[in-house]
Amino acid sequence: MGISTARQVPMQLQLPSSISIQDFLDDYWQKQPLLMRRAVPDHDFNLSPEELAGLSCEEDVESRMVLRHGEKDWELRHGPFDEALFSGLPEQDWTLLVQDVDKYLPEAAALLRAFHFIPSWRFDDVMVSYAVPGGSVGPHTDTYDVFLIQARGRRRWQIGNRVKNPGLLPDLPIRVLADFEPEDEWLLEPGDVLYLPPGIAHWGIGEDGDCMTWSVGLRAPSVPEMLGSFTQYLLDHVPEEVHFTDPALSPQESPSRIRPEALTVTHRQLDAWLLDNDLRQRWFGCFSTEVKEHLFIEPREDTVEPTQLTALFSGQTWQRHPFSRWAWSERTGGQGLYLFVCGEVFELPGNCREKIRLLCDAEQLDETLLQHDSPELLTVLTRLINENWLEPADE
Ligand SMILES: [Mn+2]
Repeated sequence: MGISTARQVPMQLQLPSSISIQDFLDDYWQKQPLLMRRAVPDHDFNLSPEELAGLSCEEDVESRMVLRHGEKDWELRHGPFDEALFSGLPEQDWTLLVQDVDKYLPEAAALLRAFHFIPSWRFDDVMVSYAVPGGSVGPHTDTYDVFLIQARGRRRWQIGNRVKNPGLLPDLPIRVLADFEPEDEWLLEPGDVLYLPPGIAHWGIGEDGDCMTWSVGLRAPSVPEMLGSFTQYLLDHVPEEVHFTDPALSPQESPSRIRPEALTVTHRQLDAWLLDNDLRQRWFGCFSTEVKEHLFIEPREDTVEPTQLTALFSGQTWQRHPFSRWAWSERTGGQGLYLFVCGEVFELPGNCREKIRLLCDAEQLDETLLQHDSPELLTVLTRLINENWLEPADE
């Protein structure tokens, strides 16, 4: 793709001097917007419009283009795009959006480290949008938190109130608010960051010249989505041979009546599974680390054995696959730890805590990972390597 893989020095979001990270989390996070001027002043937004266009032509990359033809006339195109398309586009009123740029570009993944004060499993992706003057996706709301980071050029952001049930313009391929009353308006310059909680109406329009915005988006699955996933998880884990059993019966006047005792036993039987804390904890970790389908990670072809780990780590650092997702937690009401990787759970003894923390958080992994006498850890590491969730770090 012709994209640089230079390593970045980890950096930290520069909040306005009067606001600490704890203040931000208490007063702004999921509550109200915050404009942060020069919040990522030194980040190297090492991605040109041409490279972004190139990404949007790749088969597995999710991309969209929104063109505005008139006041209420918006067109949506889905990638992958043909390179020839880009030479024939108008001078204004269109924008290109590419999802999951952090999975392909180390600079975008590095940007996520500026937000280390938010759990990493909450993040979805870095979406990069390019806009010519007048280019935008229209006024809209999102259901998740977002940090809008100005990377190049200038973009005008108008924000409105929190909208519960927004009225949308009819018959459009994108969600554009029918009524948008801006309450605030800012012109963002490179390095500026605008935080928006879910539900805040916003409209970002390309100003003079072209511009690029890197949007760090969070994951906020809907409750129906979580219920669907949880019940499927239950179905996969509850033994089939457990069946309904009657409460103590006595003859009843109306044979068709469902007596309270019948409900009690049924509820008790269902609740035993629905309220199982261990199962719910495992499900949540697996659910939170699931990888989007199109970001499938091919397993390693030459599989390895635990006995080969020492050799594999000698003189070679390892990293988490850029597509992979990781999390861990202490097992509730029990001993041991759960490591969650790409929708799977591994149980490890409590004394592996430091190694698990390294696995999930460290930028690069070396042989210190192996300095532990837990055979379980070595077995898990072997599996992680064979799945390609851990891969040799590119120097
Ligand atoms: Mn948005």
